[in-house]
Amino acid sequence: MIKILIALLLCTSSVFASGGMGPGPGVKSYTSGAYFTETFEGSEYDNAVWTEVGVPNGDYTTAPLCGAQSLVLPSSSSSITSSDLGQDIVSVKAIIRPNSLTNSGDSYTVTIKDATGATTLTALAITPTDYFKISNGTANTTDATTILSATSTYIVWLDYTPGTGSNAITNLYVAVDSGDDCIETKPGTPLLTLTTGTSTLAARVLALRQSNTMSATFLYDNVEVNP
Ligand SMILES: [Ca+2]
Ligand SMILES: [Ca+2]
Repeated sequence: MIKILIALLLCTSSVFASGGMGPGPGVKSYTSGAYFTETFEGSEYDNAVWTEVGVPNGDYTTAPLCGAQSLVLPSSSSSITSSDLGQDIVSVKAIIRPNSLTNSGDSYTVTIKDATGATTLTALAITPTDYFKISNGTANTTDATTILSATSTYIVWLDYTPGTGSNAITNLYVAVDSGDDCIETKPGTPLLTLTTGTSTLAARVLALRQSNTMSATFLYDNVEVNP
């Protein structure tokens, strides 16, 4: 029994020595139940998974949405795209503010792709008439009731379920930030629902985009996967 107790004590002290010293460099204080969280605090990004295209800035400090820094996609066709996150994406929560809404066509924002990143499975866009629009494969729908404001901050939840060819599901839930540092409750009813999607693959790659060739500027913050 004494030998067992000594072994347990040695094992315990080893655990404390290797992992009990608190967060290391780059670990942020923001916590949630999400599998993956990107707050954009500190230098560049929380997670070393992003590939940049265009001129994204993950250190944006002018009126950041949450905390001290946000991501800004300040000009045409900028994006950051993750590597394979290693877990199926069933929901993405993101804070978005379209600082301007000058679009000539649909401008894609939160986009979810397959493991290779080659196929877009479901996406959230802002239309030229300033509506939210969701797509799932070749099926899409457009909100016909709520025009977006360039002075509002939106919390969006984009939920995805793959199908067998014509029954994949995408739901978009939207809350408007009330100024309490981006903490909002997911609404009980989606703003947009699509149940005839054509995507069949599991989602594993996340992209944050401003896909339009015009000058619309999008801010992002507190992005969570599977919150
Ligand atoms: Ca940063
Ligand atoms: Ca932030």
